Amino acid sequence: MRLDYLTIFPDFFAPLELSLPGKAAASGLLEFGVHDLRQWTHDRHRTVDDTPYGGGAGMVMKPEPWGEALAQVVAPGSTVVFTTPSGERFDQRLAEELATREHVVFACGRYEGIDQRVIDHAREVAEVREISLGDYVLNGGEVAALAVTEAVVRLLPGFMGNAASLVEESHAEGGLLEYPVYTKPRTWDGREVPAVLLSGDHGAIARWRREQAVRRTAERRPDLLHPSTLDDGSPIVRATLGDAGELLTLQRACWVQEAIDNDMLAIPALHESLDDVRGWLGEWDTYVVRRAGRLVAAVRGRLEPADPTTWDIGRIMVAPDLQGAGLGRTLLEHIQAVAPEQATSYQLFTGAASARNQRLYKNAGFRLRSDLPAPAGTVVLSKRRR
Ligand code: JD8
Repeated sequence: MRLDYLTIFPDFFAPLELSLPGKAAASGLLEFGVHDLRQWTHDRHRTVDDTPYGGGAGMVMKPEPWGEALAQVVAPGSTVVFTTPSGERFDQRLAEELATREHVVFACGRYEGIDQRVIDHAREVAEVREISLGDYVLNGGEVAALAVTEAVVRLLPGFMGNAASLVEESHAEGGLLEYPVYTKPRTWDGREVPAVLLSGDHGAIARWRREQAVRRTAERRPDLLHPSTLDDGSPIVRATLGDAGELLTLQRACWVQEAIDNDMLAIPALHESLDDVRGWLGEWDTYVVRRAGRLVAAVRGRLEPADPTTWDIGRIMVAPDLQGAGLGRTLLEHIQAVAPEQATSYQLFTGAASARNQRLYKNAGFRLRSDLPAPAGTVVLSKRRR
Protein backbone atom coordinates (compact mmCIF):
# COMPACT_ATOMS: atom_id res chain seq x y z
CA MET A 1 0.00 0.00 0.00
CA ARG A 2 1.22 3.54 -0.72
CA LEU A 3 0.17 6.60 1.27
CA ASP A 4 0.82 10.17 0.17
CA TYR A 5 0.16 13.36 2.16
CA LEU A 6 -0.37 16.82 0.67
CA THR A 7 -0.03 19.55 3.31
CA ILE A 8 1.45 22.95 4.09
CA PHE A 9 2.75 21.44 7.36
CA PRO A 10 4.85 18.43 6.26
CA ASP A 11 6.54 18.20 9.68
CA PHE A 12 3.17 17.17 11.06
CA PHE A 13 3.85 13.75 9.57
CA ALA A 14 7.24 13.22 11.12
CA PRO A 15 5.58 10.81 13.60
CA LEU A 16 4.93 8.47 10.71
CA GLU A 17 8.59 7.52 10.76
CA LEU A 18 8.37 6.52 14.43
CA SER A 19 5.09 4.70 14.59
CA LEU A 20 3.63 1.56 13.09
CA PRO A 21 3.55 2.95 9.58
CA GLY A 22 7.28 3.64 9.99
CA LYS A 23 7.97 0.02 10.88
CA ALA A 24 5.70 -1.10 8.07
CA ALA A 25 7.57 1.05 5.59
CA ALA A 26 10.84 -0.40 6.82
CA SER A 27 9.42 -3.84 6.09
CA GLY A 28 8.62 -2.69 2.54
CA LEU A 29 4.93 -3.51 2.98
CA LEU A 30 4.06 0.17 3.03
CA GLU A 31 5.39 3.22 1.21
CA PHE A 32 4.60 6.80 2.05
CA GLY A 33 5.48 10.25 0.82
CA VAL A 34 4.91 13.63 2.45
CA HIS A 35 4.66 16.61 0.11
CA ASP A 36 4.74 20.33 0.96
CA LEU A 37 1.96 21.95 -1.07
CA ARG A 38 4.03 25.11 -1.46
CA GLN A 39 6.32 23.32 -3.93
CA TRP A 40 3.47 23.76 -6.38
CA THR A 41 3.37 27.57 -6.00
CA HIS A 42 5.23 29.87 -8.32
CA ASP A 43 5.21 33.29 -6.61
CA ARG A 44 7.87 34.76 -4.35
CA HIS A 45 5.61 34.37 -1.28
CA ARG A 46 4.67 30.77 -2.14
CA THR A 47 0.99 31.76 -1.69
CA VAL A 48 -1.54 28.99 -1.03
CA ASP A 49 -4.50 31.01 0.22
CA ASP A 50 -6.67 33.96 -0.72
CA THR A 51 -9.80 35.77 0.46
CA PRO A 52 -13.16 33.94 0.10
CA TYR A 53 -15.49 34.84 -2.75
CA GLY A 54 -18.72 36.06 -1.19
CA GLY A 55 -16.82 37.55 1.74
CA GLY A 56 -16.57 36.20 5.26
CA ALA A 57 -13.83 35.57 7.79
CA GLY A 58 -10.61 33.75 7.14
CA MET A 59 -8.90 32.61 3.96
CA VAL A 60 -9.51 29.81 1.48
CA MET A 61 -6.88 27.56 -0.08
CA LYS A 62 -6.25 28.43 -3.74
CA PRO A 63 -7.06 25.74 -6.36
CA GLU A 64 -3.97 26.06 -8.55
CA PRO A 65 -1.37 24.53 -6.17
CA TRP A 66 -3.78 21.70 -5.39
CA GLY A 67 -4.44 21.05 -9.06
CA GLU A 68 -0.73 20.74 -9.80
CA ALA A 69 -0.11 18.65 -6.67
CA LEU A 70 -2.88 16.17 -7.45
CA ALA A 71 -1.75 15.92 -11.06
CA GLN A 72 1.69 14.87 -9.80
CA VAL A 73 0.71 12.56 -6.97
CA VAL A 74 -2.56 10.92 -8.07
CA ALA A 75 -2.27 7.86 -10.30
CA PRO A 76 -4.92 5.63 -11.92
CA GLY A 77 -6.71 3.73 -9.14
CA SER A 78 -5.73 6.18 -6.42
CA THR A 79 -8.19 7.09 -3.67
CA VAL A 80 -8.00 10.73 -2.59
CA VAL A 81 -9.11 11.40 0.98
CA PHE A 82 -9.98 14.99 1.84
CA THR A 83 -10.20 15.19 5.61
CA THR A 84 -12.90 17.77 6.34
CA PRO A 85 -15.47 18.49 9.06
CA SER A 86 -18.16 18.17 6.39
CA GLY A 87 -17.15 14.63 5.39
CA GLU A 88 -18.66 11.20 6.02
CA ARG A 89 -18.01 10.05 9.59
CA PHE A 90 -14.82 7.97 9.88
CA ASP A 91 -15.36 4.59 11.58
CA GLN A 92 -13.97 1.07 11.66
CA ARG A 93 -16.05 0.01 8.67
CA LEU A 94 -14.54 2.84 6.60
CA ALA A 95 -11.06 1.97 7.91
CA GLU A 96 -11.57 -1.60 6.69
CA GLU A 97 -12.71 -0.29 3.31
CA LEU A 98 -9.72 2.02 2.88
CA ALA A 99 -7.43 -0.83 3.90
CA THR A 100 -8.37 -2.55 0.63
CA ARG A 101 -6.98 0.32 -1.47
CA GLU A 102 -3.51 0.22 -3.11
CA HIS A 103 -2.89 3.97 -3.05
CA VAL A 104 -4.41 6.61 -0.76
CA VAL A 105 -3.61 10.33 -1.11
CA PHE A 106 -4.50 12.46 1.93
CA ALA A 107 -5.33 16.06 0.99
CA CYS A 108 -4.99 18.04 4.20
CA GLY A 109 -6.56 21.48 4.14
CA ARG A 110 -6.04 24.48 6.39
CA TYR A 111 -7.56 27.95 6.81
CA GLU A 112 -11.30 27.86 6.11
CA GLY A 113 -10.87 24.92 3.72
CA ILE A 114 -9.96 24.17 0.12
CA ASP A 115 -11.60 25.78 -2.95
CA GLN A 116 -14.50 23.40 -3.75
CA ARG A 117 -13.47 23.11 -7.39
CA VAL A 118 -10.43 21.10 -6.26
CA ILE A 119 -12.65 18.35 -4.82
CA ASP A 120 -14.94 18.49 -7.88
CA HIS A 121 -11.89 18.20 -10.15
CA ALA A 122 -10.43 15.31 -8.11
CA ARG A 123 -13.70 13.34 -8.48
CA GLU A 124 -13.08 13.29 -12.21
CA VAL A 125 -9.66 11.67 -11.93
CA ALA A 126 -9.91 9.43 -8.85
CA GLU A 127 -12.13 7.90 -6.18
CA VAL A 128 -12.67 10.70 -3.67
CA ARG A 129 -13.75 10.29 -0.03
CA GLU A 130 -14.44 13.34 2.10
CA ILE A 131 -13.94 12.07 5.63
CA SER A 132 -14.54 13.67 9.03
CA LEU A 133 -12.85 12.37 12.13
CA GLY A 134 -15.77 13.42 14.29
CA ASP A 135 -18.21 16.15 15.22
CA TYR A 136 -15.74 18.69 16.56
CA VAL A 137 -13.66 21.37 14.81
CA LEU A 138 -9.91 21.04 14.26
CA ASN A 139 -7.67 23.67 12.64
CA GLY A 140 -6.69 21.51 9.74
CA GLY A 141 -6.82 18.08 8.17
CA GLU A 142 -3.45 16.69 9.27
CA VAL A 143 -4.49 15.25 12.63
CA ALA A 144 -7.39 13.46 10.98
CA ALA A 145 -5.10 12.11 8.26
CA LEU A 146 -2.77 10.70 10.92
CA ALA A 147 -5.64 9.08 12.78
CA VAL A 148 -7.07 7.53 9.63
CA THR A 149 -3.59 6.32 8.68
CA GLU A 150 -3.11 4.47 11.99
CA ALA A 151 -6.59 2.92 11.87
CA VAL A 152 -6.02 1.70 8.30
CA VAL A 153 -2.37 0.58 8.40
CA ARG A 154 -2.87 -1.59 11.47
CA LEU A 155 -5.47 -3.61 9.51
CA LEU A 156 -3.09 -4.44 6.69
CA PRO A 157 -2.11 -8.11 6.58
CA GLY A 158 1.10 -8.74 8.46
CA PHE A 159 1.12 -5.51 10.43
CA MET A 160 -0.39 -6.44 13.74
CA GLY A 161 1.71 -9.06 15.55
CA ASN A 162 -1.31 -11.25 16.14
CA ALA A 163 -4.14 -10.65 13.74
CA ALA A 164 -6.38 -12.44 16.23
CA SER A 165 -6.43 -9.37 18.45
CA LEU A 166 -8.06 -7.43 15.61
CA VAL A 167 -11.11 -9.69 15.84
CA GLU A 168 -12.06 -8.91 19.39
CA GLU A 169 -11.60 -5.14 19.19
CA SER A 170 -14.17 -2.47 19.86
CA HIS A 171 -15.93 -1.29 16.74
CA ALA A 172 -14.76 -4.33 14.81
CA GLU A 173 -17.67 -6.00 12.98
CA GLY A 174 -20.76 -6.17 15.21
CA GLY A 175 -18.33 -4.91 17.91
CA LEU A 176 -18.98 -4.26 21.57
CA LEU A 177 -16.79 -1.95 23.59
CA GLU A 178 -13.67 -3.43 25.24
CA TYR A 179 -14.02 -5.43 28.46
CA PRO A 180 -11.87 -4.26 31.41
CA VAL A 181 -8.27 -5.56 31.36
CA TYR A 182 -5.85 -6.25 34.20
CA THR A 183 -2.22 -7.31 34.68
CA LYS A 184 0.22 -7.89 37.60
CA PRO A 185 0.32 -7.19 40.54
CA ARG A 186 -2.75 -9.04 41.84
CA THR A 187 -3.30 -6.22 44.37
CA TRP A 188 -2.69 -2.57 43.64
CA ASP A 189 -3.85 0.50 45.56
CA GLY A 190 -5.75 -1.94 47.77
CA ARG A 191 -7.65 -3.12 44.71
CA GLU A 192 -7.94 -6.77 43.64
CA VAL A 193 -8.07 -8.28 40.18
CA PRO A 194 -11.50 -9.93 39.59
CA ALA A 195 -11.17 -13.51 40.87
CA VAL A 196 -12.63 -15.07 37.71
CA LEU A 197 -9.55 -13.88 35.78
CA LEU A 198 -7.29 -15.86 38.12
CA SER A 199 -9.49 -19.00 37.95
CA GLY A 200 -8.03 -20.59 34.83
CA ASP A 201 -11.63 -21.39 33.79
CA HIS A 202 -11.51 -20.07 30.23
CA GLY A 203 -15.24 -20.54 29.69
CA ALA A 204 -16.06 -18.50 32.77
CA ILE A 205 -13.47 -15.87 31.81
CA ALA A 206 -15.00 -15.55 28.29
CA ARG A 207 -18.51 -15.24 29.73
CA TRP A 208 -17.38 -12.60 32.27
CA ARG A 209 -15.60 -10.60 29.58
CA ARG A 210 -18.64 -10.67 27.29
CA GLU A 211 -20.96 -9.63 30.12
CA GLN A 212 -18.60 -6.73 30.96
CA ALA A 213 -18.41 -5.70 27.30
CA VAL A 214 -22.20 -5.80 26.85
CA ARG A 215 -22.77 -3.89 30.13
CA ARG A 216 -20.21 -1.22 29.17
CA THR A 217 -21.66 -0.90 25.68
CA ALA A 218 -25.21 -0.63 26.95
CA GLU A 219 -24.09 2.10 29.40
CA ARG A 220 -21.77 4.08 27.15
CA ARG A 221 -22.74 3.31 23.56
CA PRO A 222 -26.21 1.82 23.34
CA ASP A 223 -26.22 2.79 19.64
CA LEU A 224 -23.65 0.03 19.08
CA LEU A 225 -25.94 -2.67 20.40
CA HIS A 226 -27.62 -3.82 17.20
CA PRO A 227 -27.57 -0.58 15.29
CA SER A 228 -31.27 -0.67 14.59
CA THR A 229 -31.77 2.69 12.94
CA LEU A 230 -30.89 4.23 9.63
CA ASP A 231 -28.94 7.45 9.47
CA ASP A 232 -32.25 9.30 9.33
CA GLY A 233 -33.42 7.54 12.48
CA SER A 234 -35.84 5.19 10.72
CA PRO A 235 -35.93 2.00 12.83
CA ILE A 236 -34.94 -1.41 11.42
CA VAL A 237 -37.47 -3.80 12.94
CA ARG A 238 -38.34 -7.51 12.72
CA ALA A 239 -40.96 -8.16 10.07
CA THR A 240 -44.33 -9.63 10.89
CA LEU A 241 -46.83 -11.60 8.82
CA GLY A 242 -48.70 -8.34 8.42
CA ASP A 243 -45.81 -7.06 6.31
CA ALA A 244 -46.17 -9.88 3.76
CA GLY A 245 -48.25 -7.92 1.24
CA GLU A 246 -45.95 -4.94 1.14
CA LEU A 247 -42.90 -7.21 1.08
CA LEU A 248 -44.31 -9.00 -1.96
CA THR A 249 -44.92 -5.66 -3.67
CA LEU A 250 -41.47 -4.27 -2.86
CA GLN A 251 -39.86 -7.56 -3.92
CA ARG A 252 -41.59 -7.53 -7.31
CA ALA A 253 -40.56 -3.87 -7.81
CA CYS A 254 -36.92 -4.52 -6.95
CA TRP A 255 -36.50 -7.71 -8.96
CA VAL A 256 -37.82 -6.12 -12.15
CA GLN A 257 -34.50 -4.28 -12.30
CA GLU A 258 -32.65 -7.57 -11.66
CA ALA A 259 -34.56 -9.18 -14.54
CA ILE A 260 -33.60 -6.30 -16.82
CA ASP A 261 -29.95 -6.27 -15.72
CA ASN A 262 -29.65 -10.03 -16.09
CA ASP A 263 -31.97 -10.39 -19.07
CA MET A 264 -33.86 -13.22 -17.39
CA LEU A 265 -37.30 -13.63 -15.85
CA ALA A 266 -36.68 -17.01 -14.20
CA ILE A 267 -35.98 -15.35 -10.83
CA PRO A 268 -37.80 -16.91 -7.80
CA ALA A 269 -38.44 -13.50 -6.19
CA LEU A 270 -40.46 -12.49 -9.23
CA HIS A 271 -42.65 -15.58 -9.18
CA GLU A 272 -43.47 -15.87 -5.49
CA SER A 273 -47.06 -15.57 -4.28
CA LEU A 274 -48.30 -13.86 -1.14
CA ASP A 275 -48.45 -17.24 0.56
CA ASP A 276 -44.85 -17.93 -0.49
CA VAL A 277 -43.78 -14.73 1.25
CA ARG A 278 -45.83 -15.60 4.32
CA GLY A 279 -44.12 -18.99 4.22
CA TRP A 280 -40.54 -17.76 4.21
CA LEU A 281 -41.27 -15.11 6.84
CA GLY A 282 -41.54 -18.08 9.17
CA GLU A 283 -38.16 -19.50 8.13
CA TRP A 284 -35.97 -16.39 7.87
CA ASP A 285 -35.15 -13.60 10.33
CA THR A 286 -36.53 -10.74 8.30
CA TYR A 287 -36.10 -7.02 8.99
CA VAL A 288 -37.98 -4.14 7.45
CA VAL A 289 -37.71 -0.36 7.39
CA ARG A 290 -40.67 1.98 7.18
CA ARG A 291 -40.61 5.67 6.34
CA ALA A 292 -43.77 7.61 7.05
CA GLY A 293 -45.55 4.26 7.31
CA ARG A 294 -44.35 3.02 3.90
CA LEU A 295 -42.33 -0.20 3.82
CA VAL A 296 -39.25 0.99 1.91
CA ALA A 297 -36.58 -1.64 2.54
CA ALA A 298 -36.03 -5.16 3.84
CA VAL A 299 -33.47 -7.92 4.31
CA ARG A 300 -33.54 -11.49 5.58
CA GLY A 301 -31.07 -13.92 7.13
CA ARG A 302 -31.03 -17.50 8.35
CA LEU A 303 -28.55 -20.19 9.25
CA GLU A 304 -27.87 -22.31 6.19
CA PRO A 305 -29.79 -25.58 6.83
CA ALA A 306 -26.94 -27.60 5.31
CA ASP A 307 -24.24 -25.77 7.30
CA PRO A 308 -25.39 -23.96 10.48
CA THR A 309 -22.11 -22.01 10.72
CA THR A 310 -23.08 -20.12 7.58
CA TRP A 311 -25.49 -17.20 7.80
CA ASP A 312 -27.39 -16.93 4.56
CA ILE A 313 -28.30 -13.37 3.66
CA GLY A 314 -30.91 -12.53 1.06
CA ARG A 315 -33.69 -10.41 -0.34
CA ILE A 316 -31.89 -7.13 0.32
CA MET A 317 -34.47 -4.81 -1.18
CA VAL A 318 -34.69 -1.02 -1.27
CA ALA A 319 -37.56 0.82 -2.94
CA PRO A 320 -36.30 1.87 -6.40
CA ASP A 321 -36.88 5.55 -5.71
CA LEU A 322 -34.73 5.39 -2.58
CA GLN A 323 -31.76 3.44 -3.93
CA GLY A 324 -28.26 4.93 -3.88
CA ALA A 325 -28.57 6.48 -0.40
CA GLY A 326 -26.83 3.78 1.59
CA LEU A 327 -29.93 1.91 2.81
CA GLY A 328 -28.69 -1.31 1.25
CA ARG A 329 -25.30 -0.94 2.91
CA THR A 330 -26.90 -0.26 6.31
CA LEU A 331 -29.24 -3.26 5.98
CA LEU A 332 -26.30 -5.44 4.96
CA GLU A 333 -24.43 -4.30 8.09
CA HIS A 334 -27.50 -4.91 10.23
CA ILE A 335 -28.21 -8.41 9.00
CA GLN A 336 -24.55 -9.34 9.65
CA ALA A 337 -24.68 -7.79 13.13
CA VAL A 338 -27.75 -9.77 14.17
CA ALA A 339 -26.39 -13.13 13.01
CA PRO A 340 -26.30 -15.64 15.87
CA GLU A 341 -23.04 -16.48 17.65
CA GLN A 342 -22.57 -19.78 15.83
CA ALA A 343 -22.46 -18.09 12.42
CA THR A 344 -18.80 -17.84 11.38
CA SER A 345 -19.36 -16.73 7.81
CA TYR A 346 -21.92 -14.99 5.64
CA GLN A 347 -23.14 -16.04 2.22
CA LEU A 348 -25.38 -14.44 -0.37
CA PHE A 349 -25.97 -14.55 -4.09
CA THR A 350 -27.01 -12.06 -6.74
CA GLY A 351 -27.39 -11.78 -10.47
CA ALA A 352 -24.25 -12.53 -12.47
CA ALA A 353 -24.83 -9.24 -14.29
CA SER A 354 -25.91 -7.27 -11.21
CA ALA A 355 -22.78 -5.10 -11.14
CA ARG A 356 -24.13 -2.56 -8.63
CA ASN A 357 -25.11 -5.26 -6.12
CA GLN A 358 -21.77 -7.01 -6.51
CA ARG A 359 -19.94 -3.69 -5.90
CA LEU A 360 -21.95 -3.14 -2.73
CA TYR A 361 -21.10 -6.62 -1.45
CA LYS A 362 -17.42 -6.40 -2.38
CA ASN A 363 -17.13 -3.02 -0.66
CA ALA A 364 -18.58 -4.70 2.38
CA GLY A 365 -15.84 -7.32 2.32
CA PHE A 366 -17.62 -10.11 0.45
CA ARG A 367 -15.70 -12.09 -2.15
CA LEU A 368 -16.93 -13.89 -5.25
CA ARG A 369 -16.95 -17.69 -4.78
CA SER A 370 -16.82 -19.40 -8.13
CA ASP A 371 -16.10 -22.61 -6.20
CA LEU A 372 -19.56 -22.68 -4.64
CA PRO A 373 -22.74 -23.84 -6.42
CA ALA A 374 -24.93 -20.93 -7.56
CA PRO A 375 -28.49 -20.89 -8.92
CA ALA A 376 -28.63 -20.36 -12.68
CA GLY A 377 -27.63 -16.87 -13.80
CA THR A 378 -26.30 -15.90 -10.37
CA VAL A 379 -23.00 -15.64 -8.52
CA VAL A 380 -22.30 -16.51 -4.87
CA LEU A 381 -20.32 -14.22 -2.56
CA SER A 382 -19.14 -15.03 0.94
CA LYS A 383 -17.38 -13.33 3.83
CA ARG A 384 -15.69 -14.65 6.94
CA ARG A 385 -17.15 -13.25 10.11
CA ARG A 386 -14.49 -11.24 11.98
C1 JD8 B 1 -9.80 19.87 7.55
C2 JD8 B 1 -9.40 23.49 7.57
C3 JD8 B 1 -10.33 24.23 9.75
C4 JD8 B 1 -12.75 23.96 9.41
C5 JD8 B 1 -13.12 26.69 9.97
C6 JD8 B 1 -11.66 25.82 11.64
C7 JD8 B 1 -11.59 16.50 9.90
N1 JD8 B 1 -13.30 16.19 12.33
C8 JD8 B 1 -12.75 17.39 11.89
N2 JD8 B 1 -12.91 18.58 12.47
N3 JD8 B 1 -12.23 19.52 11.76
C9 JD8 B 1 -11.65 18.94 10.71
C10 JD8 B 1 -10.91 19.73 9.69
C11 JD8 B 1 -10.80 21.12 9.89
C12 JD8 B 1 -10.19 21.86 8.87
C13 JD8 B 1 -9.70 21.25 7.72
C14 JD8 B 1 -10.41 19.12 8.54
C15 JD8 B 1 -9.21 22.29 6.89
N4 JD8 B 1 -9.98 23.21 8.76
C16 JD8 B 1 -11.62 24.91 9.37
C17 JD8 B 1 -14.03 24.64 9.06
C18 JD8 B 1 -14.27 25.78 10.01
N5 JD8 B 1 -11.85 26.07 10.23
C19 JD8 B 1 -11.95 17.57 10.77
N6 JD8 B 1 -11.32 15.60 9.25
